[in-house]
Amino acid sequence: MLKKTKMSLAFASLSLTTMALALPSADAQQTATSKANAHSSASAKKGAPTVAEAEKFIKDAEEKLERLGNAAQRAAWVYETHITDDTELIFSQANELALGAAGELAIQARRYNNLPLSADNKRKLKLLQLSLSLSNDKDREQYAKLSAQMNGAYGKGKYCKKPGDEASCLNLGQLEAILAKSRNPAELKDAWLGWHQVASSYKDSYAKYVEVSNKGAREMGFADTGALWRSQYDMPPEAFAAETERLWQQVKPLYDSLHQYVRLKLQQTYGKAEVPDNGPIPAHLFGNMWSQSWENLYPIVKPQGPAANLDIAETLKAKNIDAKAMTKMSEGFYTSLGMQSLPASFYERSQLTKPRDREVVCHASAWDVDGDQDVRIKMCINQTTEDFLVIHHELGHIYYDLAYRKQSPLFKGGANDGFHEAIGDTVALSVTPEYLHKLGLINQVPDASQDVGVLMDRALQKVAFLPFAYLVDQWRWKVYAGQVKPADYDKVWWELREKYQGVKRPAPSEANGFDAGAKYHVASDTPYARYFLATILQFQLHRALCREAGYVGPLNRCSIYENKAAGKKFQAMLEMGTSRPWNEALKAVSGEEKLDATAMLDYFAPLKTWLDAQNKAMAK
Ligand code: X8Z
Ligand code: ZN
Repeated sequence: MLKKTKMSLAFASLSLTTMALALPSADAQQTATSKANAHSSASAKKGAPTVAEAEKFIKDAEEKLERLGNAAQRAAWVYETHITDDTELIFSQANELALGAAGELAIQARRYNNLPLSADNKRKLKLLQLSLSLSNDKDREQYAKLSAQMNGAYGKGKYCKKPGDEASCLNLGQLEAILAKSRNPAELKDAWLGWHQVASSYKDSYAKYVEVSNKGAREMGFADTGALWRSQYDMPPEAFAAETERLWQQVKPLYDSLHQYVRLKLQQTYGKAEVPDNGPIPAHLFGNMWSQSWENLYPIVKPQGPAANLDIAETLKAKNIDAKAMTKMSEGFYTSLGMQSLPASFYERSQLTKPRDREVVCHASAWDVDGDQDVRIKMCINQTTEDFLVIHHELGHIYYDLAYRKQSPLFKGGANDGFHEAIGDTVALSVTPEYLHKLGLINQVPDASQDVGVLMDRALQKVAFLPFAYLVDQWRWKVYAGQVKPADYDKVWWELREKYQGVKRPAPSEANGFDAGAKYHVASDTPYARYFLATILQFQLHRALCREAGYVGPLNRCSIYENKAAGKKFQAMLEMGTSRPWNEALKAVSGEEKLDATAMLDYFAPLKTWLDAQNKAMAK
């Protein structure tokens, strides 16, 4: 995970910057200010503020936020790599301090809003105000405690078949492995239900947390925390919601074709009793705990005849390519583009594998601990194709962090959070069969006649993911807006999952269930729309970088490996950080100013044609 919004100042790779330039109306701000200014030291200042004062304020604010943010990062690192009651408290206290400072500075920043400042300083003032402000000490303490507690509860979560019997307990990694490999519906269902019951233990905490968080958003004049999140994209929050819907409509036909084909294949595997002809498909059959990516279904959905085998797991094991060696290989891709080697401390301080002797948060994340050279990743790497790609994803965050380290603190962040998520995935799109062959990870490069198989494998990762990436925050936006109360959390969650993904719960909902909370980003309160944007954006970036590399041909066969021209263009965009609106960053790479799913649609066009023909033939 990466880049929490600044106000939650929590967990992995918190960044002080949260882009976004849609502030609430002056009126809303006024009301909020008068309430919150009671403890604001700036309110004590008399007279009209000057430009010099504003400049000093911004400089001091950056210095303070960076200092407290780094301290909170370190505490979060220790907590997430060694969960105990003590580390939980140490982390939540550090986070509370950082949160307090961010909130106070957000309120104080308003005093300078109308001054004729430089463009950079105006942007910084706006960024400072995209923050929660919890002026009440108790609220702040509760917010920080709940957030640490839920993150830890997720990390430690286990399903014990025999309650009280340690030996019968399975952690998330073990349950995910069952989902990935088993083809026994009863076993799949048991693992699925087992994990989903873990979250009910923190449902009440989540409901309370939402209340407090909203209080903090309203103090800053936002309608609720969801509106604050949607304000982070250099456009008004309503425009952002409309933009995501526009993109979803662009890609929905592609998803529908894939879903229809996968239904038929699942039906052939599990029978009509498990997989109906119409309507949503049970969620435990997709090879993934959240049915969010389906690459584990490749063996059952791959085209008939000679089909590409892109699974590198066996080779990784046979050749003893361990977590560190896998990470070095991924680093090698970035350096082949002309980017720097990772600092030695990266390998000394990262957590690459799951420690045997303590509880940790295994969900992969990238950390920018000091805004300079101290970058790390935290993963529980297994020798699988999936984890090989996740390493590329995490290193994308790290190379972004390193690229913008010369920016001032408020600009050390992504052009928006979707950009941060897209960098490593863009690189991973260049992990083509040819490239895997070059590294000795597959024996044969599939010929062009097998492209549909290669595309299918990618589609199971990327196309399958789109509706899930879209709906997580559809749900959260409603929760934060108060449209969905705790009693209806599950009801609305499953309405959305049926509507967008076409999947259903394998069994009726449980009393006081909290299925959304069984997803890491809900438990850790990490916004999710970023992944939806990133999925579309990575194909746009890939298209642009392939063009820069002088590549002509089908996009799915392009790899920018070793291409310095593409690397240079990419690096220039990364170095901009948050200093400019995101559309300028996009333009710097692609010449395009809007997000556009046509690159993704073009990439998958041959697969879409194939799927539609198969679906038509099978319907007869
Ligand atoms: O959380 C992540 C990364 C860290 S930012 C591993 N991802 C999302 C998820 O796992 O749900 C990457 C893809 C989507
Ligand atoms: Zn990420």
